[in-house]
Amino acid sequence: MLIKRTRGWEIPEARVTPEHVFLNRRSFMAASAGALALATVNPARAETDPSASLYPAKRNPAYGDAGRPVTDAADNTTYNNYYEFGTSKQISEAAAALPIRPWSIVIDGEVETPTTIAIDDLFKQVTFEERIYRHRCVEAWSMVVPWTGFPLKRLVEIAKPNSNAKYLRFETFNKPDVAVGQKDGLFTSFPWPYIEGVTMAEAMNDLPLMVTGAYGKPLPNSMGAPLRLHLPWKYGFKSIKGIVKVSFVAERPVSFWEQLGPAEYGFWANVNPEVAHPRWSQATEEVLGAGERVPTLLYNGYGAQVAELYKGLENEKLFM
Ligand SMILES: Nc1nc2c(c(=O)[nH]1)N[C@H]1C(S)=C(S)[C@@H](COP(=O)(O)O)O[C@H]1N2
Ligand SMILES: [Mo]
Repeated sequence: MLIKRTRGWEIPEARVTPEHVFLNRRSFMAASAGALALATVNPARAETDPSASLYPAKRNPAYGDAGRPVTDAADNTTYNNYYEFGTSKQISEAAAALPIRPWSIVIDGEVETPTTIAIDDLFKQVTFEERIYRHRCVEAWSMVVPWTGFPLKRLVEIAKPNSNAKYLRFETFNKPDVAVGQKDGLFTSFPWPYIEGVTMAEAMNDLPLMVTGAYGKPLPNSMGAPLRLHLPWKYGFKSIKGIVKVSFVAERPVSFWEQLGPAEYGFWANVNPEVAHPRWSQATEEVLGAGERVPTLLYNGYGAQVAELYKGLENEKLFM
């Protein structure tokens, strides 16, 4: 993520132009023994995961083709944005230290009965499916991932919100003992924990996926295990990882990035090639692993499913 050098939280690794954002993930793999070691460690962990028998899930034919080749799994699990584990893209080894069992999810706020549910008990109440989605980071790179998970609207059904619930607010763990990025020191000015939010109407759309796995296996820690969100028509920072809490609230939540840089990162963050980030164009994107730039599409190409959500909201900053 890129933030402006006007306050103390500017990061040294920030790459300011899209050209510099693109990194060839294969050359990182070759250059980093750690990354190579992890590529062999992750499948082993996937086999001992208590949810391993739920994979592979049946592919949902409505989302069986993203119109572009799927990004290499080895690339995807070792090139990430996960600031809890540092500001570089190479956080997969650090993220492997996060214990992902026991893990429970708090469901609270404007719901029938606030509850805390163990992740494997939640998994028993849902049906996993596979969907291939495009992912567009605000930094102007993109990838294609075969996610496994269940629709967010199924979680809403389980939570039983009341009529005061207007937004969902998602929260990531805060564990400075294991997450190096959350330790006192360099990044104390970051407003941990990571927060994201969507409207109830967005949550009830068919696209938002609560993600539990990728590439036919439980998620590696680097990609947000054991539970993350994926919103394919929004910039990647909305797709929060490592979720521990889902609150149904009346007020619009202020997200982690919105709090850090409200002039650059807003609540809606819908992909739009014609609305530039204040410091770079969003017209094109680097397709990771493919070595090419392609034009970026309005709503990341998912307008047919989501454009109607924004009718009547034209005065909002829908595209940042
Ligand atoms: N908790 C948390 N979630 C997060 C982030 C983060 O730093 N912390 N980064 C976001 C950003 S900017 C992107 S592009 C995606 C990256 O997902 P990936 O690493 O699986 O590709 O995760 C998003 N979710
Ligand atoms: Mo991102």
